[in-house]
Amino acid sequence: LFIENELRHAIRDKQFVIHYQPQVDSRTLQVVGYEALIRWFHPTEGMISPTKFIPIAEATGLIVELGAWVLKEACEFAVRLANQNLKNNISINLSARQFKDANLVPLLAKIIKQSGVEAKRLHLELTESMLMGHVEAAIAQLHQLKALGVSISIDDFGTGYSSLSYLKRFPVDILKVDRSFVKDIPQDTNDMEITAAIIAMAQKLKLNVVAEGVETIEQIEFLQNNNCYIVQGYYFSPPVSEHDLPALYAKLN
Ligand code: G
Ligand code: G
Ligand code: MN
Ligand code: NA
Repeated sequence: LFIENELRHAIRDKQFVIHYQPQVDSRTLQVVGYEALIRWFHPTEGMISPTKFIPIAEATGLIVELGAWVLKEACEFAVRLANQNLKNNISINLSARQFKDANLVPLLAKIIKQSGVEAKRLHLELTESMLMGHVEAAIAQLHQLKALGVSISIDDFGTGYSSLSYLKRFPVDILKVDRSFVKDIPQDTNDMEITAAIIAMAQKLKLNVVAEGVETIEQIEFLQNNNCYIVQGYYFSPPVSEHDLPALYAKLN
């Protein structure tokens, strides 16, 4: 209850910021996109991790308001990039409750229109578990979202309850290989085989694939050798504030 009240206050008081983590094409070292990751800077507690407050926001329903704020901020960020001629994709995490919300599609339509963002720049990240509950409803919601022109990513792929036959029925565009599979490459041969299999399957299904949690050059080389070129992780950059992006570009180029 304490944190619920704090969260309500924080939303009113605008204590949140979004950090952006680059997604890099490892062949060209160009930034192709960013994942938007929310941060709570509490006036006395300091930074509070989303792993702590997103579940509470989700349980209390505050995620709907907070999630709407993230969508708006991320779209406005994408427009600022476009104004600098940077055609980057922006990945936005949706929580289960947001995804199920009947207002999500009209809300996103409104934000796209008001911000002026190109809808095709937006990638919405969902997890497998969010799709597996009510499959027909999920498919219908995905079709409505895709009709707005956005793309759909499956986040943390391989960690949830996934069914390959369902995966084919869902109109999704991108698989994000979970960082738990990437982290022990090249020591763990099982993880290497799983990662290679996910990439191969994505190719067969004509899905794009992004590897998460990439921290070493060996991991990047392994991924390249298995035809996965878009990578995200501390090797290139942690999530950073918009203010710190110029320094990141300077480092990459
Ligand atoms: O950036 P970090 O590793 O601290 O993120 C922790 C978790 O919080 C991740 O699972 C991430 O998907 C989630 N998260 C970060 N930002 C958002 C957000 O804006 N909305 C939702 N629903 N989850 C987020
Ligand atoms: O669940 P999701 O994939 O959205 O979570 C993203 C989280 O992973 C963020 O909290 C982000 O800070 C974290 N993260 C991003 N890159 C790396 C990395 O290279 N290593 C580790 N350990 N965590 C990472
Ligand atoms: Mn994510
Ligand atoms: Na993930």
